[in-house]
Amino acid sequence: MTLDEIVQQVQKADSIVILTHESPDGDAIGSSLAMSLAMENFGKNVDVIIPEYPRIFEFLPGAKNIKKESDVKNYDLAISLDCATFKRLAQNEYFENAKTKVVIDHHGSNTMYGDLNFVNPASPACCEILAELFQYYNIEITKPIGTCILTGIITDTGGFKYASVTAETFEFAAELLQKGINVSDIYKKVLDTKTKANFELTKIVLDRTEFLEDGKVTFTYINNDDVKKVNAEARRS
Ligand SMILES: [Mn+2]
Repeated sequence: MTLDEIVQQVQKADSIVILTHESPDGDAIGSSLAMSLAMENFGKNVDVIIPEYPRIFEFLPGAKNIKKESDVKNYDLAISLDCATFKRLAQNEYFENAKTKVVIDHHGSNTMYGDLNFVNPASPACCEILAELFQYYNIEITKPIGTCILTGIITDTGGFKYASVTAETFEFAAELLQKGINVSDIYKKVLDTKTKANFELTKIVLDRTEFLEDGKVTFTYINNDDVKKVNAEARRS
């Protein structure tokens, strides 16, 4: 079974890198940090490489250890999380140059670009797949791991509101609550926190909104220059 093969590769590897998609969201960052914390159970030190990520996720356990790049060029094992294609994978040269490549994801569009691929499109978040995987490996979901996992589930389900949410999602959230993980605090931090840049982008989007065809069609747009502009302004604040 793929899960057994993945754990064999983890045990064999002296150097492991975790990567995720560009413009990472809560599921991408939460998965990466949860996985790196869980790897400590195997006595493995893992590099998480994420070149840029939103500041609202800085509170996550292990976030301060995230690297932008690494001196290691050829890792024994690279694990891609929450990323459907090789092209979308940030810093994908570390993946390409690794001896063994593992892909764990929940996108139905995943191209299975790893040597080992564990993809479950029925799962609402990559973090939920990891929760099942850790249970399979008998890895205890500690408070830090649970915080990362719940962040991914909350952000990828829009706060438990998307149709992808299953009974298991709620059962899992209940288990985490019992462990003392503050669901409402995570919810506020990742869904209700807006940066200045975020507000400015929203303002641009609303300013450009046009109603066409008697209000049946709403049109607006945003481009990379807008994003750059507000990021530059946000950094000054
Ligand atoms: Mn995801």
